[in-house]
Amino acid sequence: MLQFYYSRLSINARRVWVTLLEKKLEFEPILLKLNGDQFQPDFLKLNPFHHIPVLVDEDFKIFESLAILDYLEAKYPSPSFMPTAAQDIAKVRMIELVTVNEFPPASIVLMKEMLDVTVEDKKIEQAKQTMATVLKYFDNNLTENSLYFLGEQLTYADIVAGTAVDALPNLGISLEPYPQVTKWVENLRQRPSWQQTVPSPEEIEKSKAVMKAILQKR
Ligand SMILES: N[C@@H](CCC(=O)N[C@@H](CS)C(=O)NCC(=O)O)C(=O)O
Repeated sequence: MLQFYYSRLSINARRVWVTLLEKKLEFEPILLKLNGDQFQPDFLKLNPFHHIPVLVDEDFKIFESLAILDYLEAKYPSPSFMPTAAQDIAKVRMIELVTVNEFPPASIVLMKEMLDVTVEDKKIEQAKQTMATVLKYFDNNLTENSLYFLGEQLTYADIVAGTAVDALPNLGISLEPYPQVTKWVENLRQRPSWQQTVPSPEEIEKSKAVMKAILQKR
């Protein structure tokens, strides 16, 4: 059976978790506490970079969430979350890569601000600007009449960007100025895979002390 190493609060893991559920795959969830479990020798054998998510399929180990999504799509193509038309593939990839390249550095800055970890005002302004640019780009690529980025078909663009955008209000970023994004996130929140993987407000609150300790070292 597939083994899925994850943490409840990890956005990188949530995109894989949602995909496993949407593809209705059987898997064994293995929960890690990120205040040390990721440095245990057994885990470092799976991922020497000490990050979750990791997926293990028999003796094949995969880390890097986007590589895991590609693997799941190739091995379990139905339902498919990757389109086949050239422009659609490019669009999904752009949205995936904008999400994983632009959001994390800006999120770290905003998390520091929220948790009272020292950070320059200039960096906070830049992080807010990055968030605004990405959200505007997403808003412009969603339309009033369709559920998801590519119409009625859920794709990795929605899974990857949606799980990241869903967490932005926790960082003090309002989605209100982006009407299409707001509607799209609401559509995603209707899905059982979303509801099953969303962290509770209590879990978010409890994680703050661990997060603060990690951020103070960066
Ligand atoms: N590029 C990686 C990023 C993974 C990552 O940064 N995971 C975080 C949790 S969201 C982690 O494991 N942090 C613990 C650590 O690095 O020690 C991916 O997409 O899988």
